[in-house]
Amino acid sequence: MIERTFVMVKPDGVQRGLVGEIISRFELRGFKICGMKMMRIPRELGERNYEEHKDKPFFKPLLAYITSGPVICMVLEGENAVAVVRSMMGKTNPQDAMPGTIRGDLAQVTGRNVIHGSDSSESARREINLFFNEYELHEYQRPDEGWLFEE
Ligand code: DAT
Ligand code: MG
Repeated sequence: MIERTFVMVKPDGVQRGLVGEIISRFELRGFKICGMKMMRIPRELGERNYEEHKDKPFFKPLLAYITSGPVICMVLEGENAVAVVRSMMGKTNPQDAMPGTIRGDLAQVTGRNVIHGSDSSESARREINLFFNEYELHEYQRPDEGWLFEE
């Protein structure tokens, strides 16, 4: 099933110059970039994005981290995109993330784990609508689609 998911390169990923490396992995895997922008997340948007964690002890440092500098937001489309992007990201704690995953290759600690990705189709829908309006999302064909998918 072709679906869309929301992905964000967090402030540490931007500051460390990892944006190209991370986007490249998704492009090479065959994901289609349907939307992309750089922004500094306002506090309120950060709170809404992570509202599931608002009672956790790490909520305050998480919010400070995510609003500490610009991020790159993306909507990616592909077969089973939510689960596949999560598998490419690796475990939340980079020390548990497998080599070959983004966190397993590029990060050290949970509080600086370089990337966010939606964890279910419901969160994907919610997060895409939170970060993008309809004019920022695009439909187009990749010329390699005939070879990425069976007909
Ligand atoms: P993920 O980002 O893998 O979806 P999550 O949604 O459980 O993980 O948590 C969101 C972010 O919050 C995570 O990327 C880093 C931070 N975080 C999660 N668990 C934490 C913990 N136990 N201590 C510190 N920060 C944590
Ligand atoms: Mg999450």
